[in-house]
Amino acid sequence: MRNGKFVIAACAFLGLFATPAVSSQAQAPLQVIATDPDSNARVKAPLTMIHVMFNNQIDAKASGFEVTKADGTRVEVGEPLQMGGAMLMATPKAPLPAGTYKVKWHTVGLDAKKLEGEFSFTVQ
Ligand SMILES: [Cu+2]
Repeated sequence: MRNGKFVIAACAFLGLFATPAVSSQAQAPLQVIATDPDSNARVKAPLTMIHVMFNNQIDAKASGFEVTKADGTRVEVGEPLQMGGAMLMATPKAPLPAGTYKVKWHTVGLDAKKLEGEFSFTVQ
């Protein structure tokens, strides 16, 4: 998943959102536009990628994901990957089996302001 072309080709989520929104909202405070899976969504196993899409450019190197199961067990995820400038992707080391998961994320915008949030979803 480290190969950029492969990752982008494999990333259906990227195609759902046009990147022009990023430049036209360059002055807007950084905020989340969408997550994949959606907050509280039910998705089919196995889940291989988690995305958080922002309205503006973020810095993947200053970003991080913490994924936990319902019982609090930590799920191993790779370093955050930046896609299209305004999207972060986390790839679990192993596809997520059925269960409920919580994703905590943090990032930094171009204005150096930190932003963090969390959402949950269920793999079934
Ligand atoms: Cu992706």
